[in-house]
Amino acid sequence: MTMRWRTGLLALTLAMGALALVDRTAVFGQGEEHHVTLYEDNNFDGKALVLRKSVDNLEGRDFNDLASSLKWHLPRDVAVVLYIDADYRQPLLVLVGKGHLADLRKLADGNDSISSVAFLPCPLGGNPKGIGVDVPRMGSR
Ligand SMILES: [Ca+2]
Repeated sequence: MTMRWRTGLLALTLAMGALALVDRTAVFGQGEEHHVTLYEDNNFDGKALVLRKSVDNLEGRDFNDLASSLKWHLPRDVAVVLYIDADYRQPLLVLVGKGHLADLRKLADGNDSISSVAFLPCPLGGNPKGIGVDVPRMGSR
């Protein structure tokens, strides 16, 4: 193994390590049915946005502070966290398994407030790392 090759390999290993630290990539397998869908109006009406990976600012998807209802279907080892602010700040709700919420007005600060969405690895029965137990959790799995 030449020195240059070894240096390249080390750089690649470090790069992969750095990627692993920011683990908000979609953690889905093949299941194309997995998604979180946000709706502009309650009762799953109006404009819809289907998400299959994290979005740090829904502004870029023309959906900032708009969602009023949602549906989701997630793999067993994934949770989705909805945040009131962009860049994954102010967690509002943790979604697991499968479910739907017809009216976000039922949730304090929930309506027309979601600005970022994170797909995170999640142990069964627990919350994703960094998300407190005070954040409400919905869905069956
Ligand atoms: Ca917001």
